[in-house]
Amino acid sequence: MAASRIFFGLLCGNPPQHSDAQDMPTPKASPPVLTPQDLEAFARKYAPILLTEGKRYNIPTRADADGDWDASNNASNYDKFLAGAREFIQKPYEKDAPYFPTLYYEAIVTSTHLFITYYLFFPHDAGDYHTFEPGDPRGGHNNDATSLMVVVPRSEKPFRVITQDHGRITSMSQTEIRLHGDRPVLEISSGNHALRGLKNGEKIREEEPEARRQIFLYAHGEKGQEYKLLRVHETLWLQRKNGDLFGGFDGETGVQFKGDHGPWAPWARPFTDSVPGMIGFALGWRLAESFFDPANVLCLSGEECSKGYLKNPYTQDR
Ligand SMILES: [Ca+2]
Repeated sequence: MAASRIFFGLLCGNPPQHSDAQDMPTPKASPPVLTPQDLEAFARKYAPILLTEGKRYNIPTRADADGDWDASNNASNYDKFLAGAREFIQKPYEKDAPYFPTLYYEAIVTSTHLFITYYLFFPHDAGDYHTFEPGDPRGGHNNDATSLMVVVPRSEKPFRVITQDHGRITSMSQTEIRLHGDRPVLEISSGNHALRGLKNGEKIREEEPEARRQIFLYAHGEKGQEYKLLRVHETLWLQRKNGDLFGGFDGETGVQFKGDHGPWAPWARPFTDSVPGMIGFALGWRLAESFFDPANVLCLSGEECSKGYLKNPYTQDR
C-alpha cells in the first residue's frame, strides 16, 4: 500500500484492521515514509480549479519559462514571444508548449495536518483591471505572483483555504468556498492577478448566458485547460541564492524577485496576518514562518495539532 494511502487512512480516521494477533503487544507503528510522489498526490488531490479571462497574461507559468533564470527579462521576453505568435494566443496550449500553464506547490505534513501551498507566478503584471495584449500599451510591472494554502486537518474536520494576495489574508472554510470534489474554485483577476475564492453556491460565468469567455485551469485535465504542478523544493528553492532571479535577500536566501514591485518568493509570502509577522514583513526582508513552520503558526483554535513533521525538508536546509 502506498504511503499516501496509509497516510490518508490516518487522516480520515479509518478504524484499525482486524488482526489475529490483536491480543499480542504490538510494536509502536513507525510514521509513514513520504516520498515526493506522495507529496505530489496530496497536491493533486486539492489542486485548485482556477478561472480567469482568456488572456495569456493571466495564465500562471514557470519562472524560467523564457529559458533562463534571469527575472529581469521575463516581461519583455514574454511580450516578444506573444507578439510573434498570434496563432499561439488563439489556440489551446499544446503539450510542452512554451509558457505552458504551471503552478508551483509544496506539501508539508504532520501526523495531524497537511499544509499545501500553491504558488502562481506570472511573467508580467498588467496592472489593475487591464488585460494588455501585444501591441497595446502596457502598465504594471515585470513579474507577479500570488498564492494559496490548503490546510487539511485529520478526520472529519473541514479543511481551510487561505489566500495571500496583495498583502491581504483571507481564510475560507470547506463549507464557505465553492468546491469541485475536494478542489477549491478560485478566480484570478484579469491584469493584477488578485486571487479570490468563490463562495459556495456562487455562479461561475460559464453558467451565465452572457458569460465573458473564461479559461478554466485544472491540474487533472478533465475539462478546460490543464496545468502542470512543479514542486517548489525541486525548482525555485534550488535557485534561492541566484542574484539574477532575486533582488531582495534575507541572508543568502532570495525573498523578492528582481524588478520594480518584484513579487515575493513562495517562502516569503505569509499565510497569517499575525501582528509580529506582518510588522516584520513591513520592516524588511524576511522569510514566512507560515510556509516553513505552518504547524507552529497555523495550528490555532484549540484543535489537535501535532508540531512534529513527517515531511518538511525546509527544517533541514533553510
Ligand atoms: Ca527570464
